Amino acid sequence: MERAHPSAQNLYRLLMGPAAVTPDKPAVVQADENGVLEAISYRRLDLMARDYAAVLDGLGLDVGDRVVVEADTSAPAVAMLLACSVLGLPFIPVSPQTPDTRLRSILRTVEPALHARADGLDHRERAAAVGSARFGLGGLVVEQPPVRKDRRRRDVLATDPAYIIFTSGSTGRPKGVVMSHRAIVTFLRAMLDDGLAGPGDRVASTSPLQFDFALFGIGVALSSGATLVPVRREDLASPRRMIGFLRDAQVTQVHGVPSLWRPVLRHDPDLLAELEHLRSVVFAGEEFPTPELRRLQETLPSARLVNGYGATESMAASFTEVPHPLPAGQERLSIGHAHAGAEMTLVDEHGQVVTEPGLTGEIYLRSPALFTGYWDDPEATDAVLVPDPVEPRLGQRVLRTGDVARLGADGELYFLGRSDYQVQIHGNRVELGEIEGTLTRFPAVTAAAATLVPRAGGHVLVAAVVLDGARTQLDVGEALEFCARELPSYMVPRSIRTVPELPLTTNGKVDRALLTQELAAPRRTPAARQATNA
Ligand code: HFR
Repeated sequence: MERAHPSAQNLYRLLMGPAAVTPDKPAVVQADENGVLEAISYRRLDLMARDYAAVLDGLGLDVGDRVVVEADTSAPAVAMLLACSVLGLPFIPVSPQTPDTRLRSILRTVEPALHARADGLDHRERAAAVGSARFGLGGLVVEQPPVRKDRRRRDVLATDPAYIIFTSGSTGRPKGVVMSHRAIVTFLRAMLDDGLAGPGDRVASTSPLQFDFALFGIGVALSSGATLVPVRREDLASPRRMIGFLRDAQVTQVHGVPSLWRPVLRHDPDLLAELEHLRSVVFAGEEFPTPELRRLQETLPSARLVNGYGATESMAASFTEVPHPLPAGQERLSIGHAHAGAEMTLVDEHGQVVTEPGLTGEIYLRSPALFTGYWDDPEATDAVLVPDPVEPRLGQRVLRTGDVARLGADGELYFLGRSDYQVQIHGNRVELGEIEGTLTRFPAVTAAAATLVPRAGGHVLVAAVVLDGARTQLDVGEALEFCARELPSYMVPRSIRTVPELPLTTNGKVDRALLTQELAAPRRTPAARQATNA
């Protein structure tokens, strides 16, 4: 069964390394079906992974054959990822929340040999050629074996794909980010070098498995011999449940997107004092609105907050501790320097490398942990894996991130936004992130999102804001005057709407497409609702 040659980098070997050293240590602590915490040791997790791998191996799958894994993060799900890794079967994690249409689109695109789902999940219709299986603490059960084909490969090599993550693909069809064992192992070893987590940590993972932030938590926790603590969706449903779970599980490090913290900061900030074991919070995915970040610092004085920046195409790029307290005037968070073994370079619109502090440019990432390419999409791959802007003739490829940053005094970067969030208004280039940053400086505003909505043949700039209390009212006139004082006139929103919360994607980021739709629709005031009797 050992197809992965001992010398080749392989995700299974990295994550199960501690099983040989601390076999009885909990690898995973999770809530069982009754919500009672149960611990699965490294030894038991390794046995589960090998048990699953033996079943998979019996199906005659070839290195490179894909396996769709539909699950939330759990010990069986991790065992499934490990079993795929040791056999060289790239896994495609999808969360149970994935709508049938999107799952069907992924299955059609990636043509997996097998669709394996966690116990308890409904059977989803799928193409006949795709085998089906279900897995849990009791084992992996094949319901319909995949179509057998002859094997063309022998060993699993470091360059073989470990997983494929389908991004939401804001533009057009979803793109499959193919990550090799070499890339993800190299990246996780850098995390070990940077000491992000250690054996004494209990790392809470709160993202859906289809988001590589979840794979990050699994990788960082297990490769460092720590304990992974998956947080169920239902345990995130209310601030009381989330804090209660994190407290009872004695979590020391929490991974999550900024929006994870919004409800508790808004409705029940005092609960955070109960997290006496919490030593660090790692956030990633989008900017953390500074008013909320400051509140989090105040309520978690002994935790270090780490701004994790990066894209799925390299898993991540940098981890920067937020200064404690965040200086009063500072609105843009530093994304610092790249993690050990990687480097970020800024390139301006003329293709020149930016070296002068204060200037801005697009972030290019140089790293041995870059993705292999987008599944079945060489054009999209060539658009982002580009020649090294410093010396193209060397033939090295670097990742063009599509993110814009400002160069700091000693080479650290300050995130400004995505280049495709730069919009043109009356011929002026506008950073939506800059408008949002200004709005969060207005008293009582804790989060904001700006967007362009179609109106009267053109587009107008509008904004939505979340206030720091359910009872707070916003004086829109004052807020607009504040923006007019702080921003050039073309960057002042035409209107500002107060919303109880910003709409979120499955991965927990602000759903800008949905927000734009909501803001484009006429305001549904009580009068309007009465008028339409809707
Ligand atoms: C991202 C990328 C996974 C695990 C990313 C750990 C870390 C990071 C990841 C998550 C992600 N401030 N903007 C930030 N893979 Br640490 O979001 N990946 S992604 O491919 O879905 O999206 C884009 O999100 C980046 O290009 C940025 O535009 C944005 N982004 N982190 C940050 C951020 C601001 N910290």
